Amino acid sequence: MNELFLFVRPPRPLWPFNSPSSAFWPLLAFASMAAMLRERLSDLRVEILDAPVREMGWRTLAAEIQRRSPAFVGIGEEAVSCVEGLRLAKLAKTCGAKVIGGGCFFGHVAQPALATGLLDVIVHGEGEVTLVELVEALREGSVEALAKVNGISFVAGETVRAASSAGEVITTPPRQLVADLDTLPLPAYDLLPVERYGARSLNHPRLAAIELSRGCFGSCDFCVLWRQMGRFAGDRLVPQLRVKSPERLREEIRLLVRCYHRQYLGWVDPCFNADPRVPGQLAELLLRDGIRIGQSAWVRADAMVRDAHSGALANCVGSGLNEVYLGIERPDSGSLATLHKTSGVADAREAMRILREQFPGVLAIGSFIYGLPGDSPKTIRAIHRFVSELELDQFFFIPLTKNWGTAGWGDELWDPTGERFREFSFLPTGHPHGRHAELERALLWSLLTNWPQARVRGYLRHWLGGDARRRRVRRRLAARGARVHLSRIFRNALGADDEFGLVFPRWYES
Ligand code: B12
Ligand code: SF4
Repeated sequence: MNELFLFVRPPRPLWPFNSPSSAFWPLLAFASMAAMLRERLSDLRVEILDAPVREMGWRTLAAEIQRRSPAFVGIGEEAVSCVEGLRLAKLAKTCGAKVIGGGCFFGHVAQPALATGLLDVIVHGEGEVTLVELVEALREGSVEALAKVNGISFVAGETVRAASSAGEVITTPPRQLVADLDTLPLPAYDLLPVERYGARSLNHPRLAAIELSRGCFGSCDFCVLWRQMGRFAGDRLVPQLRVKSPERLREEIRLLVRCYHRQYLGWVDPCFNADPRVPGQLAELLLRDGIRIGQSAWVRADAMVRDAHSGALANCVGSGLNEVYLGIERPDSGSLATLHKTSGVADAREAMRILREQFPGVLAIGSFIYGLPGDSPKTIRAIHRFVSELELDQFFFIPLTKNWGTAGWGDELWDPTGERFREFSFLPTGHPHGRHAELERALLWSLLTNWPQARVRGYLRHWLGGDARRRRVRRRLAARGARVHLSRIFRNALGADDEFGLVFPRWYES
């Protein structure tokens, strides 16, 4: 039988703001790379094992990997699930597989991750082309072959002692980005249990994940996304935005809607509206086809204002865009400049004014960053005041997280158990003596006691009238938020460990 390349998402805790019915999205990265492997290496079997969406715990996963006996196992985790990534790598190694790591976390921690001895190769940046060449090189089995594959790191083993000292990590030259995203094969949805995603979800029913673009034109300090799909200009990584054509996207959506019966699209783009043309043109094509499908996306406020003027936003909303996530971050231009965020305070105000006046059916969620050097309780109160003025449906306060690969990361922060990265959950740390304890206390106090008129007005308007979906999602998020924060306060008061707010499902070890 042909060798098997198995992509695995291991069991993991849930992010508490997601309902169990939409906590796991279709694994688009794996589906995209799997399609490429299938297209280019016809003698390789390719499978994807998404354990959490099947509610499969560690014991069953171990048996399943043993049964399938893969030659290669692919892993790509967020920092917060590093523990699970390393545990999976160990399991796969025990079963005799070569372990390949990649993605927004492992792709930036090659040196220390390889030093654990649990991974064989790390793929940096975009995966599709690199992985094909990598599998060919691993089959050849020589270090010389590996060294010819651009965009990877690996440990030079015994065979290359002559070329390098044993145990040295070799990083090959960067991989060129795929020039035209339309040349990528359609993602291998058939390898995913498509019917399970969003199966019981009210707000994101029959969820599909889809990408319009890769990378971003921005280069915000705290963001790993523009780096993950950035372009090397000599030694320097620079932001690069690439988009698919509207026609290609229409083909993907037709497939998702007509063959896989998907009813909601979760755009996974770092910034869905970075390109001024494609989202609007795609929306026109969908409308022409009579396809109207619910959609959520991360967007920039300045681009939203631009698209409101061009008419592109109206088309997007017309074709189903009903949930937007805005990285607003801060209430003043000074700290936005510190973060190198170029979408400003005035843009956020204007984008929200447009949404509220012209697109009342669109749910708007804002995210804000705290924990910059010099932040004090006063800063937190200022952010909260700004939030109230904007009339968002919901907001997240995210502690500045020094993800590996972003500005501010230091090698000394690596933890070979991965436990340290549990804190990278983008949730308030919640610990009474944690690094942001004073700021988080100020936030809680402000939420409880600070009721300016704009906030009261916003609540009344949202709770009493308006679009039904918006009201429903808003209520659910508010209830979930209250539950998450109160239970953390309670657990902290009892001195119990709360795993940084993550929720371990009952099937985790099963
Ligand atoms: C969809 C999504 C979610 C969904 C679904 C997550 C899930 N577990 O199912 C939801 C909303 C639930 C979610 C939650 C969270 N997410 Co999330 N999420 C994403 C998102 C938007 C899309 C991922 C995606 O499909 N990308 C499209 C694919 C094609 O791109 P890609 O993943 O980069 O893959 C390419 C390469 O990186 C590489 N590659 C990737 N994996 C691998 C593996 C191998 C073996 C190889 C060779 C190559 C490779 O090749 C791929 C193809 O070229 C990303 C942001 C983004 N745009 O990537 C954030 C992102 C992954 N999430 C992030 C975070 C922090 C979280 C949360 C902790 C907090 C939060 N809510 O934001 C939670 C925790 C989730 C959990 N543990 O379950 C961060 C991770 C940062 C980090 N360095 O760890 C990201 C990068 C967003 C960000 N703002 O920085 N998330
Ligand atoms: S605009 Fe958004 S996606 Fe682009 S670099 Fe900044 S934070 Fe990242």
